[in-house]
Amino acid sequence: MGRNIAEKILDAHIVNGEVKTGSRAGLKIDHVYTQDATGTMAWLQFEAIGVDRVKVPLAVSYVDHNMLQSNFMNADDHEFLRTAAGKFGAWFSRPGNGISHQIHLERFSAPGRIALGTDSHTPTGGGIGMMAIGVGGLDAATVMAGAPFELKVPEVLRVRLTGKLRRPWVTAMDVILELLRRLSVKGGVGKIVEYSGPGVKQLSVPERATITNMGAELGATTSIFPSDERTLFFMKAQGREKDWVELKADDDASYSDTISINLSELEPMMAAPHSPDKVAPARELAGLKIDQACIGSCTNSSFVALKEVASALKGRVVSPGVGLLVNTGSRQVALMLSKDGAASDFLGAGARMLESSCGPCIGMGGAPGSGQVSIRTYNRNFMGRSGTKDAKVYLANPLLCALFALKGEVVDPMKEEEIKVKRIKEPAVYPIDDKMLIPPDAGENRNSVIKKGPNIKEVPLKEALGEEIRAQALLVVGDNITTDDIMPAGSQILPLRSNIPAISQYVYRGIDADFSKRALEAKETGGGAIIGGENYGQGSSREHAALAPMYLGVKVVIAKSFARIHRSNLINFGILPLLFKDQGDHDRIKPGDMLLMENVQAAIKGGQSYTVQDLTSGLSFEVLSNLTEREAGLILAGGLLSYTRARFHQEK
Ligand code: MIC
Ligand code: SF4
Repeated sequence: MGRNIAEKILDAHIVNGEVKTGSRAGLKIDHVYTQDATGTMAWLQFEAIGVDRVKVPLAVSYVDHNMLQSNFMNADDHEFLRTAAGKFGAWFSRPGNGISHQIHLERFSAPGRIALGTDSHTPTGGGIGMMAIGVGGLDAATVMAGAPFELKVPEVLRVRLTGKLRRPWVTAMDVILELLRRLSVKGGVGKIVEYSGPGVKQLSVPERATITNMGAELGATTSIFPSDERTLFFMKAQGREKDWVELKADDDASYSDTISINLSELEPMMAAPHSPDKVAPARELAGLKIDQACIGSCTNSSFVALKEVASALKGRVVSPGVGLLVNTGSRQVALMLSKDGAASDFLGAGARMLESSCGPCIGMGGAPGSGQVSIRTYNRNFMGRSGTKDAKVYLANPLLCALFALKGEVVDPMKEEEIKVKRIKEPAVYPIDDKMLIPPDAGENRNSVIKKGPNIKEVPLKEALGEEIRAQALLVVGDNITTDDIMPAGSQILPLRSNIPAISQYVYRGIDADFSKRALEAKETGGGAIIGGENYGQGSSREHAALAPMYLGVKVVIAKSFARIHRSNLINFGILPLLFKDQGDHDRIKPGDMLLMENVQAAIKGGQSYTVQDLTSGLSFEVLSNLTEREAGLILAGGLLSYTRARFHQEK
């Protein structure tokens, strides 16, 4: 039987297990990359494992999130990352070089390879035909230390593209917004989204990357495009054609399902607050006044996307009530805009040009005013993520953001006559300048002494699992809780990513200001439990959403279903992720209830079914854990770090 692209890549990388939906596959990994906000922990964990040099063919440490330097903390972290990369043999992408996903796409990604990145938008690399998967920092650290990556083989959903993006004001962003409209933020859970059909060749690699980037919002494990002549064109333009291989699905390949999108019929869309799947045609929001427009991020900041924006802005100025912020994805893009003169069009229009970094996307500056409406080309609009809790953040393509910034409000783009966009051809040559990328063997960096500022603290460890779990239900939450809800980001909290005791105080801060206090009290009498709904832990890969609760004494999370990366992170830090057998039991647990599970070790090693006694209400209910053998081992050992350290020390 024929193979689809995902299966072909998995087949080429399997070291144990089997490539069959639902089975476990141990995979050999080609690239691992980290970014600073998750990377400090990942590299501290790598250090704690005790291996001298990275054991994967390519490792890169990027700096892109924690760029606001309001005090010493972020700058110290950058220095730690630079010296750790030198010591352990990773490339180092200096602050100013841009956002990890954009740079990796430009300079390293290659079709047919597998990359892990400590960031949920790693699937950006799917635009070039790479299987690029977001993981927690500890997973990345263990793979860099030489372990295979274990994946539950997802089903493969085919999205068949026909037609051509030809309507004015429509861009690749509308393809993924349309998918989010149809499938929701849960629609991709347990799936790889594979693109096919005649519409594929109408899209450039950067356009494809916009689509695969935001496939993360579907909850998908990753998204992938074929590698074809457009891929070769992009790689040639980046001077990397030697890394090109053709990649296509066999004619008789099978998929779990197929959905079709006709690119010619798409119209400009917007996602309304506070979820990327609240998508509707932009025209339906006509009349909505806007206060801020943000253009850029890892989703929409290729040269072509921004040059087209510049053509709409040229000779005009943003509406008096609107702030226009632009964060280019990479130094390469920023240099191109500057050489081409497009940067002058932005500046002339009154745009505030930010550095090439994540910036306002993760609340690192650019927070909207109270209750303001912000329209962004980014991929997430969760409540409070912008830094302003009552801001209303909409997501849309770059051309719409420019149009609305000029008009001061949402207008029906299909009726726009005055402002025209000049469509730009994909460049045949990109200027190559890798001077901000320090190679692993660079003389001055090799075997450097690791520098740790005073805010960089040890990684906490959890004790091995006992026979019973006694935990107080600390919080009962509903569906689609994000890791931004669990462990908020933003300019105040992000600098604490290397200091778990300090960052732990902010767990669930936006939902329940007393959470950490109550958790620490409960820790004294056994520990805490969190009760979740469906798709618990969607969004970012930040392992701090598991590590900080672990530090606060959380022992179990009982939910209706889990998002993939967060579930792995919980297991990595020894927190047991449990599923309700009867989802109706979710509503019977009240915050403060004392829960007891007995004979836990036997259950983990056996049928993985447990009885939870609610000692407060007197009720009891059944839960399941569905752990693989390896995952069960991790929970019993108190988490992946203890487990891996023990293994490496045995081997020595
Ligand atoms: C995000 O977009 O939410 C982030 C910030 O890039 C995160 C990573 C982090 O929290 O450090 C992600 O997407 O994984
Ligand atoms: Fe950075 Fe935003 Fe992309 Fe996350 S989604 S990597 S915060 S630009």
